[in-house]
Amino acid sequence: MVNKNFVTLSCAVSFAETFNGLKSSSLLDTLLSPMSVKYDFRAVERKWQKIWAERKTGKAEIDRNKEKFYILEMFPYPSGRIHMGHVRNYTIGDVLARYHRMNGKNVLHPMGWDAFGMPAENAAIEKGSHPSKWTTENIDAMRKQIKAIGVYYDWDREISTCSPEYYRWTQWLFMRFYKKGLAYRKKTFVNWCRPCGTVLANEQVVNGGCWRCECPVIQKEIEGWFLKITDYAEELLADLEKNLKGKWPERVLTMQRNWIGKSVGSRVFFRLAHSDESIEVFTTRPDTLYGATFICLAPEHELAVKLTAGTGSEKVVADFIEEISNQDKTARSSEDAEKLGVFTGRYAINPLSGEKLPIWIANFILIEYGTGAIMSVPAHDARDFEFAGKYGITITKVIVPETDAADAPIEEAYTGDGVMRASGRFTGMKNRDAIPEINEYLESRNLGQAAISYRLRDWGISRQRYWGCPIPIIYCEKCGTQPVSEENLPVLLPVDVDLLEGGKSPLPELESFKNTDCPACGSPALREPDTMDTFMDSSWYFHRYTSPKCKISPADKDDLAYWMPVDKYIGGIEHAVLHLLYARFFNKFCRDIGLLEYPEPFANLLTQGMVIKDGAKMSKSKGNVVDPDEILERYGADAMRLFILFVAPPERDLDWDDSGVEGAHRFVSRVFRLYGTWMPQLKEKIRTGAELTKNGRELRRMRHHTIKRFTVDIGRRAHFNTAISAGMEFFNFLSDFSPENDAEKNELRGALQDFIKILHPVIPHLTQELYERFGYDGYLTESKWPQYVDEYTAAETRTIVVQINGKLRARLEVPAGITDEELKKQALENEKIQQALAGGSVKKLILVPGKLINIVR
Ligand code: ANZ
Ligand code: ZN
Repeated sequence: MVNKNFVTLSCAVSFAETFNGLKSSSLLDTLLSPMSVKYDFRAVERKWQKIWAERKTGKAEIDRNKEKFYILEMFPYPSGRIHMGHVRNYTIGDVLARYHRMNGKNVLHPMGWDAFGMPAENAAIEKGSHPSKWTTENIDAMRKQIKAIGVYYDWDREISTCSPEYYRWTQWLFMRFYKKGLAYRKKTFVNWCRPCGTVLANEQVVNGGCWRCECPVIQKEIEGWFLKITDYAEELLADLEKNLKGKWPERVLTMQRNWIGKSVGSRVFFRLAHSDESIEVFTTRPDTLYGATFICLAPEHELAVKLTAGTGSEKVVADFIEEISNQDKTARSSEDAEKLGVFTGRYAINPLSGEKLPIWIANFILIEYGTGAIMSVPAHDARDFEFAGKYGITITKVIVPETDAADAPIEEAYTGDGVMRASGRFTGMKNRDAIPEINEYLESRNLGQAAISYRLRDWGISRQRYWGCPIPIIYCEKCGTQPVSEENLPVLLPVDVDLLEGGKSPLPELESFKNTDCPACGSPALREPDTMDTFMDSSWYFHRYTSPKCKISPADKDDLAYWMPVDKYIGGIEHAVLHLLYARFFNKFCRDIGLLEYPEPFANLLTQGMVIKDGAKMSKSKGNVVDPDEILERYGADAMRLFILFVAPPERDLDWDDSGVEGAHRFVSRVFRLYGTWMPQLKEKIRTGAELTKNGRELRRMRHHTIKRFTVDIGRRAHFNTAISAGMEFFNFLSDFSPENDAEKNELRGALQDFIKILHPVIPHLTQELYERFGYDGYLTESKWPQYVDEYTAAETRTIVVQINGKLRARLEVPAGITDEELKKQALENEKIQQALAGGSVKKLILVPGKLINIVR
């Protein structure tokens, strides 16, 4: 741990010097070489980007003789300009795409646009433009910017979620959900963001605020469409272990596990004292049933108002419910929030003890969890304890630690295990043992049963906004809710509309849109005016990339079978429970309707860190944004990529530093100059009987060692930074190297060629240029990744420093594989050491492996 920190710290401090401190090839080289002219990165980068685009080098096609590799970065929202976070994201993807291509894989690397959504609408309202125009312009600008980074994309697969060819299939999928009974409409309390004027899914409420504008979210009763993601809760949970463990960051797995939130317990019915109705509660502690002294309902519970009728408490209860509905949900459920409640004036019967329990309404009960009602056991639950204390409700202890006196006073809730007391036939049992028996007992008398509860809720997908995918549903007075038939998809989003101030959707009032005919009876009917949550659009775009032009389904089955799952998915951690959960759900659903087989969409996930500057995330509000275009113009794409990849491993935050990019730029120029020096002499391999000298063997060692580092660090660990440092050491070595015979010239020639190959994924433009100047046609990305020979990677000898009492006395040249014993012996026998010791005695020998020996006298 300590070591790791040290490494990154020192790396962060010194990377600029690392770049800048590299020895340049000698001045003479610069003067004499035909390539000694300044490296014109702009011309070279433009040249290759043009060629790659024209020849479509990133084009992917099914090839069953090759192993496929589908690499994907989370597609961007077309906000107008790309930022450094995007650049980092796509650069990481590009390195892996090129690397795997060079290693013989058939690579799919596509790019597209998550193009529906509120910012477009808001910007259009503000500027008096149209979201479609705004979006198209933004896409054009961003596409141009992305192309200037030199990413190896198959642009023929570009998609945009707001195009009818795309959203037709979003609607088609909705329809399939509907037909399977997994899309349904209900009136419920939903998260409502006032400034955005729309509903939010639970996943979109972050710390009680809207994920987009951060304003507090309130509860509002509204009718809308839901997808039954809860039907998949168990599988979504189980597959985290089964398929994703070790392949997704543990942190993301934990977040999803917690989000799904499985609880094992019981459902228990409490009959009302004054009527035949019952309240159903969910509890994880049926063993505490005899200790339940009151019942609590969520303010939104359907019985809350109904119960109170005729008790005289109607007004107090109604006011309380109103008050709580304005409280934010996270505050309501947090441990230290104030517990508020009101008595309904009614009672329920404890099914086991027969006791009469007062029914309360409390702010800390959430309608959406379990049944929205609980049995309160103040002796064994901290919240109930606080509540009972505040309102003077009885506290009955029913579980005691085995060592405890049964009548010890209660100072706080006891939540541990123990022996049951005052619990009828279960008294004296260990509480854990009693749970299955209590469940059986309840079940046999129809009073309850064992049950599992998930925190995960069904996904509310209706949005009361304009710029989104229309929900393909028609309401007919006679026939009720009718799905639009498949042949009539897409339901087009009308583009010729006037947007309304404040973001209110024009669709509910738009005659040409809302009026239609019922697909069943043909009489006049109304279209659903809501649009879909944009997370619907992004839940299957990775499928569409496999066959973006498919006209019979969201994607072609054969294409899906070949390309899916995505082998490496790269994006920010902020989507851990939003996009990544929805996409998993969609993929499982697509499997269930026979589109594909594998249950998970993303076999491997890499969550990249943020790009920060001066200690803060780059953002407009902080005024610390670095514009990629400016960097490109000044230093070039290769330099920008090199810096981004070198300065931090992908998972970590990246601290932006202009001098670092400048250093990277200088390094790129030096590589260019070094090749200028050697290339004219090394164009052809020389026929020779000469053999490598020690010098040449060291070159060979460095060459194979560096290839190995690139292979392992890029291919297996995605630690580009350590690969690049090895590359820099190698560059230093090459800069100093001068061949002594023809065999060494050949070795140098091979080394230089291998070096541009392994650097190619990092700095594709310069390396491609050098490859061409070496006399090769074709693309480096299509060339073969160099192979290292393990036995060449070991150093033949190493130098060991010998000190006496910390003072340097001698250097030993020893075989790389020498044993400690042999090393000590050689140190003590060394002539200089013998002289310095002059026969004196040696107290101790301290050995720093591979480096030095200190002799203590
Ligand atoms: C009685 C009891 C006794 C409980 C006891 C706990 C301890 P998890 O683990 O999160 O699933 N609960 C149930 N539904 C609730 C809701 N809608 N809002 C707030 N709280 C709710 O927690 C389940 C426990 O949380 C349930 O078990 C219930 O309190 C409470 F000694 O029932 B328990
Ligand atoms: Zn009809």
